[in-house]
Amino acid sequence: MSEDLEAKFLRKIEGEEKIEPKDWMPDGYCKNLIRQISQHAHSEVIGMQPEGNWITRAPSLRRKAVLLAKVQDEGGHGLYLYSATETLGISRDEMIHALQTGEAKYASIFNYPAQTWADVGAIGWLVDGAAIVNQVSLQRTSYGPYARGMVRICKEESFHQRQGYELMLVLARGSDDQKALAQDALNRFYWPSLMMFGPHDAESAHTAKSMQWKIKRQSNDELRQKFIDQTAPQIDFLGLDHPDPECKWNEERGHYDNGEIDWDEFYDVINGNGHCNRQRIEHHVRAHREGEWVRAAMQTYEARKKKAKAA
Ligand code: FAQ
Repeated sequence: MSEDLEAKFLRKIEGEEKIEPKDWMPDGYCKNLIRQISQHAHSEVIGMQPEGNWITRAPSLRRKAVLLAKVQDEGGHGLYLYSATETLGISRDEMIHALQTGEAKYASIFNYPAQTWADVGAIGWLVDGAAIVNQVSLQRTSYGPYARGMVRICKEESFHQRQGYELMLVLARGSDDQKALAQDALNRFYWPSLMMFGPHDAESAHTAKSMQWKIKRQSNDELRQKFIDQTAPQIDFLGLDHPDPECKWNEERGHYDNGEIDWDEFYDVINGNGHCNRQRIEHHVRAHREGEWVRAAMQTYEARKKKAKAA
């Protein structure tokens, strides 16, 4: 019986059909999806913090409106992704608990501080840029609710990336001080952005199985290479220096070569020892506690509505 179900599931995956919440799926597929999608959701929500820190200090009304909209979008992405994960039988409370106790991860990049206004540009350009490269690929993921969520998220991330690049362009073409700010932000955010794609394929615990089940459509290294290739000419256009002296076009490979990532730093950050790990979680715990009355009010309202309907 279960063999038939598994064979049917694999046929669907093979035939590029989406797996939907009510379909039978192997436990491992479900667990792996819960892990990846919930961590993706946590990244979106924790990712509101570094840029959110600059909303009150944006240099103009236009910049403030743009940044406010972007940070709100990230919160929205978190909500779509939590909803997609809930279809797999886990509750929002369980996911939040896993985040706040360190059982679930979120993208390492958000443990780096946004120290200057140029960092807001670098985050939009590089962090959203890296996120899009990954998410465009995930639009073809095998789980229906995740794939559909990705379509809308990609459209919004695309605006985020452009506003970040435009901000960097203004700084890079501004005064010497502004150009120096842009260069410094690029230097600090370039390598952590490459780390967003995860460990090399050979070191990646989940890639092989996730590719087989078509949860992931491209490997960590393939996606990272795509990002390196698209970013090098963008740095050139800004007139800034590339932070990786080994980044050179390789005619034979048809790709840019690059220097090695500092993997000690990557593992240090994902294991809780980055600049802002503690601060990010403490802030989340505080905000979640302060929002308790909103959740209680919503539940009371829903219960009243149900009661009135039943009467
Ligand atoms: N940070 O076996 P793999 C955004 C963990 S959205 C932290 O290769 P996998 C929008 C990994 O979880 C950014 N942990 O894992 C935005 C696993 O640990 P586990 C988020 C990392 O899943 C912009 C272990 O290492 N995007 O930025 C990282 O096959 C601006 C072994 O790794 C997504 O989540 C890392 N960088 O591949 C918001 C996309 N890399 O779970 C605000 C969806 C690896 O066993 C402002 N996710 N780990 O404890 C994915 O595509 C994949 O999950 C990867 C990792 C590629 C991130």
